[in-house]
Amino acid sequence: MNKLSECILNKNSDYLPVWFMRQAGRYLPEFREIRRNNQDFIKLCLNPKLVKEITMQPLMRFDLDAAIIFSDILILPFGLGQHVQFKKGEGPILGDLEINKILKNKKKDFVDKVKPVYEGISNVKKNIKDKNVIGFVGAPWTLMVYMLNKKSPKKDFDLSVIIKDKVLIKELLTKLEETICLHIDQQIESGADVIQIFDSWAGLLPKNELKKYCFEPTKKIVQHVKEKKVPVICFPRGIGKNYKDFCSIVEPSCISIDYDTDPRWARDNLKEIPIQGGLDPKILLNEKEIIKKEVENYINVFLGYPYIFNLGHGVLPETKPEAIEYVMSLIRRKKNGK
Ligand code: 1CP
Repeated sequence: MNKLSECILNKNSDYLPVWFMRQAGRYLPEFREIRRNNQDFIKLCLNPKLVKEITMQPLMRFDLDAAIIFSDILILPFGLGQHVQFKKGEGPILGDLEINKILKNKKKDFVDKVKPVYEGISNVKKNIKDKNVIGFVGAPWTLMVYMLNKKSPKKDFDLSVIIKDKVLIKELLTKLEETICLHIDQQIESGADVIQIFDSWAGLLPKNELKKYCFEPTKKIVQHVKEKKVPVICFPRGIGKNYKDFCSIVEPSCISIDYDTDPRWARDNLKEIPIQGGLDPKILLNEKEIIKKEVENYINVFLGYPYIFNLGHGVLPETKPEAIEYVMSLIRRKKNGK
């Protein structure tokens, strides 16, 4: 069994597995070079040869325990027929949501449209046998936010507008749940052996709406993945102390914490579910002493607990690759006796 699976399924705490969210990305010069020659981001995600190459880039540099497939959560709305484009400096821009067209979309149409993603996963899997291959999806809520808001909610978002049309929301959520399960199944069949569900915008929901839009839709997907005996990691970013209710209700195989979550609180409150992540990505922009202190804090808090080292969100583009190299040296030295 590979290291992440062993930590999650067997609750093994003898070894500290490590990978980074956005480990393939703009902080790597070799990624930026490919990106320069491939301006259309969606097209790049649909190029199986480059998907493999980009996914493998961080593994060529660092002794990581897992590869996360180079793709994007917004491939799913694209596969359902909504226009998706990434604009330089602006992020994703989506076309109008044509709900009837989306509801009519057949499973086969979706799979045909995003097939190169699965070919990319098979290519990666052929290349690595002794490490986990992480497939991923956006959670229903986060995908719905992008599909209705049509751009990042970072600057401009009004919850009451998004959830105004209750009939539409219900139909869309059901379609998303079904398509997310389909996308997961295809990724597993192609070689993904861990699934991560990103709910990056769960923190936009007030407490009284969390159950309806975050916990319940995610629970259905978690149950679906668990039936396949594949570990599923949930990352409901920004929900504060509601991580506790999330774990009781959703029961993921592993929970990824954000950087606002106190690691000690998480260790003592999250039902002994294996934990991943937490370190603020901004820490990696500092000098070595600060990085060392913070990394060792997470390692020490989780000694004897099934824990996967990762960040509390993605690697920032301005991070120096040397900072990742340094974190790796701290982890391998500390826990695994190398
Ligand atoms: O060159 C570039 O500008 C592209 C930057 C980039 C990259 C490298 C985007 C645009 N997506 C990705 C890849 C990606 N996206 C991965 C690859 C695997 C890895 O981690 O190495 C993953 C897992 C994602 C998932 C993703 N996409 C999320 C969930 C995680 C998170 O960051 O919260 C979200 C919200 C997206 C949407 C997205 N993709 C890209 C952008 C700029 C955005 C919008 C973010 C926002 O709204 O602020």
